[in-house]
Amino acid sequence: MASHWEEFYATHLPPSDFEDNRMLLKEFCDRHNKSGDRIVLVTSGGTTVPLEHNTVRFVDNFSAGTRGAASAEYFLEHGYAVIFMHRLKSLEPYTRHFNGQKFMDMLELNDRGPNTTITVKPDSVDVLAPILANYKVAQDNGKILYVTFTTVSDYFWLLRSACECLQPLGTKALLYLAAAVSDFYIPSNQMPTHKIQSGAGAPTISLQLVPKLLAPLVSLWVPQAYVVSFKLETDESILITKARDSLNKYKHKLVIGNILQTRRQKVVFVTPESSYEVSLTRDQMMNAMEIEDLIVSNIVIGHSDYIGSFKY
Ligand code: 9Z3
Repeated sequence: MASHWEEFYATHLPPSDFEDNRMLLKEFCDRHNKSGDRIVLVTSGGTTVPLEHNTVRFVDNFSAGTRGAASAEYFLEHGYAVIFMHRLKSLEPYTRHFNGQKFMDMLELNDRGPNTTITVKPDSVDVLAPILANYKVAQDNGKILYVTFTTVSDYFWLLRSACECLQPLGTKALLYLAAAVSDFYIPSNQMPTHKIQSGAGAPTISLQLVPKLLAPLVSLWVPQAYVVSFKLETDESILITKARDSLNKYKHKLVIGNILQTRRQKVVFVTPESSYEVSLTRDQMMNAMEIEDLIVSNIVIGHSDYIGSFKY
């Protein structure tokens, strides 16, 4: 009998841009594998759960993709090549610093006539310059690949494809699964084609459990990779137990637990051997340090030890 995840792929079509993304992923992984680089797959942002095939309405979640976008920058600083697999229109590395009005406020409009010029305000140059410099380095050296998903089904197709391309990297591949993936969805064959009509009264919408992809991912798709997953809870008293359950079940390397309200200040690292908190001090917060800086530094050490343990 086919397993839950196999059934999923057999009954859901890939997204229309799937082949293009597959080729991009393959080229990126082959190139960096040849150069001996480490590659991290960062997943980021929330997934949507459409209620109709011709989608007017969908179920969504809170994630803006801050964690993933910030982490991608820190991985690049540590020399990793980055596959940034993110929800379309969620935050992206580098541009996240200039979201919305922030960008406009950095600019100055000079001479409103035919000779209009736009300049960056002097005090914004200090902010913009280092970010722009890092962006250019990543871009010019082909160190980052952006691929996007929207629905939970798109995410599933893209994740498996990225894993297939990462498999040849063995232990040099790192998976950093920070996307907030829906646990529930409406299977394709149970979804109405057209917009749900209000005339028929309030609909009863029945969601099903999505298959847990960590199972085939760890045991079949990238068995040698260093796999890190995130566990989000709102009740602190169950966080470590849930993280440890996940680790015992899927046998990957690390679960990072976080609580919705405090996720920017602290997380808990749960490994098979131990659990410890990683948090920002008051001083670090005052200096606008980001917790992703600490998270990524810790993971890079763990990944290096892991690669090292295969050398003898
Ligand atoms: C996380 O826990 C991420 O840290 C956040 C980041 C989504 C909280 P933001 O985008 O938030 O920076 O606002 N991601 C994983 C959440 C998740 O759905 N995990 C699944 C679970 O908890 C398993 S992999 O069951």
